[in-house]
Amino acid sequence: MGSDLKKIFESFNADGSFAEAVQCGSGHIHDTFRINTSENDKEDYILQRLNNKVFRNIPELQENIERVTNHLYRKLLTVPGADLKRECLTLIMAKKGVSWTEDEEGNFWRMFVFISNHRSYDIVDSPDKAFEGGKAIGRFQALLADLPGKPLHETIPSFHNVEKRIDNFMYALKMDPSGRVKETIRETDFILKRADDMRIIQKLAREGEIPVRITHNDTKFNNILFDENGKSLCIIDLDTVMPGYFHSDFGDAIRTGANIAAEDEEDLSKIKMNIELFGAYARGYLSETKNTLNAVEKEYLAFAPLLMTYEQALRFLTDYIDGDIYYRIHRKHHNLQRTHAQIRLLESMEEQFSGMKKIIENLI
Ligand code: ADP
Ligand code: GN1
Ligand code: MG
Repeated sequence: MGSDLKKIFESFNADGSFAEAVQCGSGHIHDTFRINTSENDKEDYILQRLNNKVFRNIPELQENIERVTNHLYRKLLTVPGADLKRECLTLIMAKKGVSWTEDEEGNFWRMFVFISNHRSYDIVDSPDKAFEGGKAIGRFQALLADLPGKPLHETIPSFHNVEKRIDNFMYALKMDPSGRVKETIRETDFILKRADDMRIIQKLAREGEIPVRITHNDTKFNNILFDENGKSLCIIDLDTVMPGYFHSDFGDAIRTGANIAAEDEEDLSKIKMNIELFGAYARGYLSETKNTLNAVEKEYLAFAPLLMTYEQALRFLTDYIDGDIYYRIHRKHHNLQRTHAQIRLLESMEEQFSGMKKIIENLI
């Protein structure tokens, strides 16, 4: 990508002058750069080229982010001693008066203050971190419960609607656009065998048993930034904050935070859900949300990680069959490998499901 990052940086109202851009992060969606400024006393920044194939309406996406970050900022103002530059995302306005900019090639960009001296974890190595992460996600949901105004835009329609995802998968199987269906017989069988069981949250929601709330919807553990002392600082990656079910956030955080191996680990024997990490995360999460969740939400909390791991396997497999059009890949069969890793993780959760249910029962 030949974008002139200095010029794009200068189209925003940043304080400080461009010194260098360094690509960063392990996200699958945007292109993210840390912009270091020349002055020691000025902030550094995060500049992101937004994926507008995934997010089709950038003004709506940015309107959501503005509303959410402003709301969180106002809440933080009431907390004595809060570090306003590190405990919430600060969006930088572009000189044109909106919070994004479009370059000559039609790419959309936005910028945040860089949260200094943070840590983030693709793999969680201690129950303390899992507890702290669970607390952070629970608090995030609680802080957004009273977001004023109209509902947030659905930035990706039906994002965690597993029934729609199954339909899309069936369509991909039928169309076989890349001729890869023949390579995915075993994986497809695994997915289809579980499809009916996985519809339960959608069904309960339709019946009014599970409410729509404001949720993050991408609670991958590396979207929680920590400080140098292991305390959670800030939740990032707010593109999918929108109406959803609490289960998605709890489930996705366990999928990523309680797996002792990487999301795409090739050696399947290394993949396992660590039940101690599950328990610590659940304890942190419920310390913030126990009084909000209704009885049905609580009853299905232990199931949520299975659902989200299933959904992720389904999404990676669909993308493989579609010819790798959604997720950034780093090698040829990456999406298939990711599918295998998620299937193995789901099997590990299935083996431990009764233990997971007991842990939740003891916490609620
Ligand atoms: P993606 O949707 O591609 O995952 P993210 O918004 O999560 O994009 O950003 C990618 C990475 O950039 C993060 O994992 C994190 O390392 C880094 N990052 C994003 N925003 C900030 C920020 N405000 N301060 C510091 N690092 C950030
Ligand atoms: C993407 O943006 P990132 O890398 O944090 C994806 C999530 C998936 C995740 C799998 C908008 O998250 O839904 O769970 O990859 N985000 C979007 O790693 O699709
Ligand atoms: Mg991310």
